[in-house]
Amino acid sequence: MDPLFPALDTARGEALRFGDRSLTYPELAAFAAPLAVRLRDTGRVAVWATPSLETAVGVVAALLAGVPAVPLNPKSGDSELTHIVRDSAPTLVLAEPGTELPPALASLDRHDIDVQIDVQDDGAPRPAPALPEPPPESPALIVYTSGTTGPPKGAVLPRRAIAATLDALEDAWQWTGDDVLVHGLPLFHVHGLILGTLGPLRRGGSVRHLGRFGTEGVTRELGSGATMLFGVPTMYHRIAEALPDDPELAKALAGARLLVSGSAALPVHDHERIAAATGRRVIERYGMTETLMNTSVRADGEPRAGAVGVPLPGVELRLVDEAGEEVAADDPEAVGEIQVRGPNLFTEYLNRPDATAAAFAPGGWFRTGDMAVRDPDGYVRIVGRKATDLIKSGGYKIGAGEIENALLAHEGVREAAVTGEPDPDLGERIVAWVVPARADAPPSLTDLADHVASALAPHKRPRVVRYLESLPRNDMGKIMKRSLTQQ
Ligand code: MCA
Ligand code: AMP
Repeated sequence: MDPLFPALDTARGEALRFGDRSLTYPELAAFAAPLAVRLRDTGRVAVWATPSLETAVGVVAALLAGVPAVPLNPKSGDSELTHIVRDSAPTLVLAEPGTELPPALASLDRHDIDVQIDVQDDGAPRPAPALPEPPPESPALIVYTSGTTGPPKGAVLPRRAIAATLDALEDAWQWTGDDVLVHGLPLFHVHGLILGTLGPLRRGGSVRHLGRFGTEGVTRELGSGATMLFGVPTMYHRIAEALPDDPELAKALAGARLLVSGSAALPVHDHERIAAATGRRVIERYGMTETLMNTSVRADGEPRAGAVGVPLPGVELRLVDEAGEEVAADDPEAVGEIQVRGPNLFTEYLNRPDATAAAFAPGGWFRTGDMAVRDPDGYVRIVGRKATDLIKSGGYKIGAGEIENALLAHEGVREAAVTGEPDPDLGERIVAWVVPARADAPPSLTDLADHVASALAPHKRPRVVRYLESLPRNDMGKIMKRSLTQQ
């Protein structure tokens, strides 16, 4: 296989910028390659994925070494981290110097990524040692993703899938080494890490990370040379809200080459507000942790609000009805589950052959669980999700079952059910339906939110709590969530 990062040997310009710290390609190579040599004989490595140069360098080093990297959300709570560490069994954790790591990681060796360039007498970075390119099917990243029930599963992503998806996006977005990407996405998920960090590095271009998302940072970077913006719909919603009072933001967006939204549906209202204020249309792409990117509106195609574009090169996509039959491609009314096949797919859920087998239909088609229709010209429109127990909030996928289990571990909770309801900013907000252990002293929303944030992660915390005397159940004892949301 060709190298995953050919530009590491050839590009000279800036590769990464986080705040006021940056690395050129020669500096990145000079730093990541020696770290890769040290990592080569370790097992899996965990990366404490703060939005920092260190995280990017650590992941690149692991990829050069051919050692699978497990990015960890630095805000993960105890039970989530304990699960991930137990399941993925890393031997080492890479972290920014000075960060305090939680007890759940105490059993791992720690290696601080000290971004100090090893220079020669003439001040140039010391040449990087050459490393053999690992085989294409070797696992590159293990990214944890929530399911409807149980704790998150580790999607094993081979090098081949990362290369395939980034090259398909090169074609669809005419993405080159001249592009400068700006974003403020977290580095422990596919969007911010694979697309937003490894994407520019594969092209020999650069990425400027905002540290945390804000419209000022978007204005500053797009106003000073950045060409592309990636974000989740919540970020574009905040941009749409800010635009009427922020002509500089409108000007910066108008000058961008490409504005891309993904991870959840961007509401048509936000599409239209941004187009009206900037003259630019946001394009959407559709992907999943397990499949990386499946479809996109192409840079040379027609932007269409509410549609996620056409299958990317190399991706086969079909819609399948309840009976398992493929729906006719020329019927724009026919709804089916999106199933995909191609080199962009993961290999398995780590330690979960049962879940892996269940995720595929005969013929190697991956069942996404997303329901869609197709416009006559093949544009895909996502219309819903098969599982009502998956919530997309702020672009994060969150399983209701995980939060219910966390809530049930709270002493003030006797019974709990979790649903999502529409939210203009987050897309969906998490609602906890709680039967308190003591009706006269129900646990407060803050109490429950803190409890979930510290066990799982802050983005999984409920934003609303509704108290009930009992949960509606059917004859089988199953909670009837539909009747909850209809109340
Ligand atoms: C609030 N906070 C708390 C609590 N309450 N912390 C602990 N306990 C509490 N009870 C903290 C939060 O951690 C956060 O801290 C701050 O208060 C604000 O919280 P919140 O309102 O939740 O967040 P936000 O700042 O408004 O975040 C909105 C966001 C974020 C920036 C849009 O949701 C986000 O970054 N989303 C991106 C998700 C993503 O990348 N998904 C990709 C996966 P602090 O401010 O310090 O953070 S999907 C994917 O990869 C597929 C392949 C795809 O298609 O892309
Ligand atoms: P995750 O597992 O966190 O990678 O989230 C994947 C899910 O995000 C998909 O199955 C879709 O439901 C959703 N998603 C991603 N991109 C889009 C998009 N552009 N429009 C609608 N939903 C999306």
